[in-house]
Amino acid sequence: KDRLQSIALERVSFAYTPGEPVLREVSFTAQQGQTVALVGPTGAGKTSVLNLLQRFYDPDSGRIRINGVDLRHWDIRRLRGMTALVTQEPVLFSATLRENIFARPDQADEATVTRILQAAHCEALVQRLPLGLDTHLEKGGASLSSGERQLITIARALARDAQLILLDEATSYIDSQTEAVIHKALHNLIAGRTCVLVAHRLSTARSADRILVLHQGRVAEAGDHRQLMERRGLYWRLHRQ
Ligand code: DCP
Ligand code: MG
Repeated sequence: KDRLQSIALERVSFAYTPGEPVLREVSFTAQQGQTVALVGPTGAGKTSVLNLLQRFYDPDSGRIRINGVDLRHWDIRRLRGMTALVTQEPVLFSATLRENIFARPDQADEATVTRILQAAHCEALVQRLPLGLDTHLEKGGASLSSGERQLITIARALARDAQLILLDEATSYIDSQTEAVIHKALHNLIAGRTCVLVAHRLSTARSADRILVLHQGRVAEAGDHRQLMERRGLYWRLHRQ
């Protein structure tokens, strides 16, 4: 199994449409086990960074390296095997909840299943469903709330034991109780893993090893929460809104 040691963006610039740059010379690194949080206004380029890390697109200039190796030289299946994407609108299959979480349900023993459901705070959801884990999710989980769907993707990422977590936090309204549960599940997912997370709630970014404030595609500020608050710049102003 591939071990993730480091990821690095080196002066990465990118445009979806030529002449309209969305990322401008963005640089950051994350060592194994670290979390980098991306914050900033809508359209700043946060999700675009995740798109490049998954190689949905390649940079126009600059480089992305994983373990020192240019992302373009990585086998795409190895990369996908190492990475889990957690978004607010996950793709759920018309299959049982168990099949949605575990790629090989027959190979997941009971202790593992229990541990993952616990860590992802999915137990209440499982209890609510008529057949528990063996409930068939109709129409890709249309009967679930967006918070519940997000917990399922967290469970899926835990089950895959992915080494790189790419997380785009939900922007849609969720009540504060659900938010607290998702927060705890995310904490369990991120612990010990390398993570690049787009934080829409500043509380999620707070504990990151490094926070990048993106503004019009540039890194306007970088540092940890304390450093950025002391700076009294953009990040500090975001907190006062
Ligand atoms: N963009 C584009 N084509 C795409 C995706 C985005 O032209 N397929 C544009 C829209 C924005 C800019 O790129 O002007 C940056 O988009 P991002 O999705 O990276 O922006 P954020 O994730 O920062 O914004 P939000 O907070 O709204 O999710
Ligand atoms: Mg986005």
